[in-house]
Amino acid sequence: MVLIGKLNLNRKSLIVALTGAGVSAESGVPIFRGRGSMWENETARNLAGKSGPPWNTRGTWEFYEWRRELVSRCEPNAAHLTLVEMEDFFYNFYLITQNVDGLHHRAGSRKVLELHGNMWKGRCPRDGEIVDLPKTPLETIPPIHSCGEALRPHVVQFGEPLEQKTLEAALDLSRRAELFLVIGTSGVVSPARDLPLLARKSGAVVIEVNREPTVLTPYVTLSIRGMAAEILPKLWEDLKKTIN
Ligand code: BV8
Repeated sequence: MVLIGKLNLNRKSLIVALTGAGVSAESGVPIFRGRGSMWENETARNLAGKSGPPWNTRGTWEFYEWRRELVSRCEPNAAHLTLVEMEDFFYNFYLITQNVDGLHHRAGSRKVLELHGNMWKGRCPRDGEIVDLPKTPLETIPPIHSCGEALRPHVVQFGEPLEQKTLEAALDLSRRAELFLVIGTSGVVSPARDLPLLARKSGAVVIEVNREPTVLTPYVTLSIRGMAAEILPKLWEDLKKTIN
């Protein structure tokens, strides 16, 4: 690809990757929108229908336990692993994810900003303490915090603000990125969807990897059509050849 050849990257370049549900699709984790989405599954639809504010009820946890159990049977795929390789290679590589499945951490990524939280953690609505909940099934549903209050999933729901420091860090990285990769996201959820647009406006080369065009496609530098687990390793091989 001509564009890749023109990138003037080195190991100190600031590289940012934003991922969505599509990066986990080939691991068997259902996406949110379009074909193969979670909503094609009747159980998910029924359980999601019982989930809702105040987000620390039995109904919410039955929905998230269904997802946690499903994800516990999934393994990181070649796309997750390629992002770990890139983090190991570049001194300044950062991963920003919308996913709450924890697969980037399981793959070995360390510098990860989780915009929407993580389903393997709970948060106390009373005192805000965050608790690791690594095992599924949970001993009790809902899980109870040491203060006696039922925990909620440490996940950002629609209409809730993202953690301020996480969002500010993501915005700062997007402003300073030289190369910004957008992998497996439909680009419909804000403020995540604004990050690649900010990166492009700030002068980054923005490369999208998606099996289909998205609302972001017209605004990126290059949109590569295909499955992340197949495209990303190849893209990384091409990038490596250009690095001095
Ligand atoms: C906030 C919960 C402010 C966690 C999630 C009207 C207009 C515009 C905006 C709004 C509006 N009304 C409300 C808003 C704001 C709202 C929003 O953006 N709504 C959208 C839907 C219109 N945003 C919010 O509410 C956010 N908060 O703005 O707060 C605020 C400030 C102060 C005070 C109060 C409030 C909160 C957003 C977080 C929402 N939480 N989920 C969970 O249970 O998971 S969002 C949900 O969508 C997931 O987290 C998911 O990560 C996220 C984004 O989806 P994608 O990851 O992109 O997944 P999707 O299925 O859509 O797409 C998959 C893509 O992969 C597709 O493109 C597909 O083609 C591709 N693909 C599939 N397979 C592959 C592949 N690509 C490559 N390879 C493959 N193999």
